[in-house]
Amino acid sequence: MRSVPLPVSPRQNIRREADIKKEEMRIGMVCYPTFGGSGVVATELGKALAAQGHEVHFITYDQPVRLGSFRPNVFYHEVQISQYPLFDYPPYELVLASKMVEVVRQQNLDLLHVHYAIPHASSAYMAKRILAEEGRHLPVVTTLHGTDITLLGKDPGFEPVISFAINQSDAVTAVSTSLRSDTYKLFGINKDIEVVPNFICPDHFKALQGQDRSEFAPEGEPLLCHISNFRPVKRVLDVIRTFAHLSERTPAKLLMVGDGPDRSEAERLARECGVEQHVFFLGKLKNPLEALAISDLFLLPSESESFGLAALEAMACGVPVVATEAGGLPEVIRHGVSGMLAPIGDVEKMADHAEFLLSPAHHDRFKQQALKRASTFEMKRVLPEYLRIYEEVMAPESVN
Ligand code: GMT
Repeated sequence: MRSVPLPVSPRQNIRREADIKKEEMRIGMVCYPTFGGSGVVATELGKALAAQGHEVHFITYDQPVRLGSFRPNVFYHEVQISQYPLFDYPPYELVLASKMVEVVRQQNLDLLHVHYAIPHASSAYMAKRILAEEGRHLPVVTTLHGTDITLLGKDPGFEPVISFAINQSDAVTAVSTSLRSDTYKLFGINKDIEVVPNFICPDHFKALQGQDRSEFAPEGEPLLCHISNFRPVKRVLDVIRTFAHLSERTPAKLLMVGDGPDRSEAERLARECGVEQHVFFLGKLKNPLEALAISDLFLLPSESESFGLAALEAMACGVPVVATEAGGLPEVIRHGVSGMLAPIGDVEKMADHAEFLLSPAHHDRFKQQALKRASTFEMKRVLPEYLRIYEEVMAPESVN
């Protein structure tokens, strides 16, 4: 590993396009390290790039949950925020920008790929300006994931910074067409936004076959599953309501995976609906795919969802999905093919869909179709798209 800054003369770090195609890149990957889909996407992308020989440097405040153990070409740089009595709000974005500068200098990074606009894209802009002062061009690729646009975008307190940070990125991607449209609607964007969908790594799913489900469904009942951060946008109470409607018609069990602000209310509602003995609140799981692997149906009744990575992972486990028509979900789940969609809040319709999909006449067909649909989102299709974007931003003519 390089630990000494390489001498760089003005613009010397801009490589010729022909060279770039032949060489491995040194990529800084910035993401939230927690259980959210954006961190999962960044982590899996980084691991796949590293497996191809590129050097990937994760820059974040904690080790990304899906990074796993040691692997070649992957490095993790921790952003440490010092507590100082004056700071009621520690200035994370400044420490992050400084860390970006340090890692770019020390590791001679070719580019930064930041996931989530706030504060990653704005910190990257600051790092870019600092490095420009010493004649170093730092291309920045920003990937928009959803709540950075659809929730924070509605807060006028963030709008100018998000618009600016997106416009200053060298390339911008969004994980769905729906998210790209929302971004144009909500912000003053003068940049092209490319849609690069989220993806699955098929290897993660092969190893999951044959888990034991008898602990949860001892009588062979259908097993439903929901995975999220239990925030209001996920409408976890609609998961319980849908399940309660279904339970009136057929015995079933429900796995609730994850944790967050609406968990207690969901547990209370399960008791109120009299289904608490059929609902298992499992909390956060290190590998939520293990819950999907024993499930028959996935529920995602979100208010807004730019993509719905958990739904794609369910389909990759052969689990059909009942979801809402929100945001990018129809781009992932084909209604009547790999699952069924309903209007936001229509829990009776979602229960109807669940009953239909679980019926012996339909379940097996939908399982197969879910697997087939998920295979169109394999990593091998998406990785070349990101590599092309990296090459474009590193090309000399892209320097502004
Ligand atoms: O769903 C969340 O609240 C977490 C958030 C995140 O930052 O990880 O998820 C967003 O990004 C995911 C990965 O691109 C998408 O699959 C989710 O649909 C998106 N969430 C929302 O739009 C609500």
